[in-house]
Amino acid sequence: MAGFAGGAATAQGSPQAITIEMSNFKFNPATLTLMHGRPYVLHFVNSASGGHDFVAKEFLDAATIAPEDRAKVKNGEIELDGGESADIHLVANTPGSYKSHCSHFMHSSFGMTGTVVVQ
Ligand SMILES: [Cu+2]
Repeated sequence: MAGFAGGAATAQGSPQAITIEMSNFKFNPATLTLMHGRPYVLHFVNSASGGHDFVAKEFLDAATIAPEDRAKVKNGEIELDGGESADIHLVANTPGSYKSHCSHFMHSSFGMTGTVVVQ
């Protein structure tokens, strides 16, 4: 799965980094695949000139987000202006399939949606 591409061999407890690029109008990769109970750092990069967000309230509410990163997540949403990036350290706790989308006007209807699969 794309979500595991490029992951370094990690020692127990060191987070695996996954980059999620936000652009007009998609998330790349669109599907994130995470193992529950394992630490990740999700590196969100908005490569567009305008703002985008990553809304996945059900997934983010069920995850344990590192205290230093909690301020970057507001009501299940990570908002980035054009050119911004943010790292979110988290552990997903509950296996399942969760939807994500960009809530900016019309972006999801242009295809800016995704899925987070927690195994
Ligand atoms: Cu968007």
